[in-house]
Amino acid sequence: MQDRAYALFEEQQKARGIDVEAVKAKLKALKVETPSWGYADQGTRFKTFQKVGVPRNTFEKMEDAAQVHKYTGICPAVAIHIPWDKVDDYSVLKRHVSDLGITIGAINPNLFQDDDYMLGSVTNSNAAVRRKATDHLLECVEIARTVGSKDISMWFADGTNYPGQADIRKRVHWMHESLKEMYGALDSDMRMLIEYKFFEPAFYHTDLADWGMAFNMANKLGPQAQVLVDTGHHAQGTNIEHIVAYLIGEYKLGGFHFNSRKYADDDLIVGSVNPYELFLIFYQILDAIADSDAKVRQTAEGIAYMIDQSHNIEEKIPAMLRSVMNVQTQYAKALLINLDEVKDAQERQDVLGAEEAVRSAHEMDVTPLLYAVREEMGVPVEPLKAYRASGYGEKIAARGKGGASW
Ligand code: PSV
Ligand code: MN
Ligand code: MN
Repeated sequence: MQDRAYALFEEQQKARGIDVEAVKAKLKALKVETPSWGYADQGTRFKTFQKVGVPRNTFEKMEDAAQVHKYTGICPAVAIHIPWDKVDDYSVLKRHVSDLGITIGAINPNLFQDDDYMLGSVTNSNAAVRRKATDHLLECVEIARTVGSKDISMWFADGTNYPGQADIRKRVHWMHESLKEMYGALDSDMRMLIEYKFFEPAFYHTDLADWGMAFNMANKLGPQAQVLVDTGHHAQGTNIEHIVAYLIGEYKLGGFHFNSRKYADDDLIVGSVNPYELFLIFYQILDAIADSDAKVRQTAEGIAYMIDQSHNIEEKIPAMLRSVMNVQTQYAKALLINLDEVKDAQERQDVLGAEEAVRSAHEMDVTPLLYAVREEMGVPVEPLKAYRASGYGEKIAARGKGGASW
């Protein structure tokens, strides 16, 4: 049945001018990083729910993350957040993850959970607080070096709640000063990924409120600074794929935090309400990978795909598996776009023809393709089902309640 469905799929794609073997190779190469904090207890500002079986420390978070990789084969790295994932010796953590068959991904400095940062971290008018924040950024560069991580993802909660509360222009200058110092500490193969968010926790102004501000900051810093697009950090109706295309064209898109913006922010499952948006984001990236400008190609190929979700009502590991599979499905569909056909229609100024060439790929059923790829990768064709049958969920229940809250 599966074989027949795949044979039919292959035939159908051949007729559409798609090289299925090339598509499969690209699917096998896709990597999606998961966040350590996504395995911990989470909630909203109204309540954090304590779940049974939640990891009690960073080492156990890594064990759960390794399960997601085991069942999907495409999640070999885990992002960490410092100090949520602070450990005495990072080389011990590095060894632990390597024994689990995974690696540590992006390092996320945390400049928002310390009383000193109430009125800002790198933008605080108090020089001593700025010094403390900059030192934390430098500490994160050092941690990246120890664990062998190349990306440092930076999000700042900095902003104000009231007009007149602070000097907006001075704050931009202070942030730049701090980031410049950090930039100088990077190894030549490291990147700073600068994330923006248009609101929350500050509600009058946010120091890096949108992609333009993050882009400008990254430009001022240099080529090792790029922008990170968190899909949840936009106003409803924002055309994220436009931002994606623009930033790649400027060689400045470094990474993604995937989630669903229905929640305004991080926590809901990517692709759960707007899979077409995710597909269109991948369309822009794949189009850039086919560009004649080598720098555009390298930028698009260098994008780090990360999930930034903190599930609070769902079971953690199944929710992460669902998220990763949603990304994989939309990527698979985007790989079925016949880019030549789109270009051809564009040249003929055939509006409907171009739109059809893009949309028709989204309408394809990629289940036979994904089953075939997973089989060839040696992972279960249905990762979520296989995880549920594995007994791991029952095993970790022994951890009880009261696990890590980040
Ligand atoms: C902030 O909303 C954010 O998206 C940043 O990436 C943080 O590091 C992360 O969420 C924390 O959950
Ligand atoms: Mn984020
Ligand atoms: Mn967020």
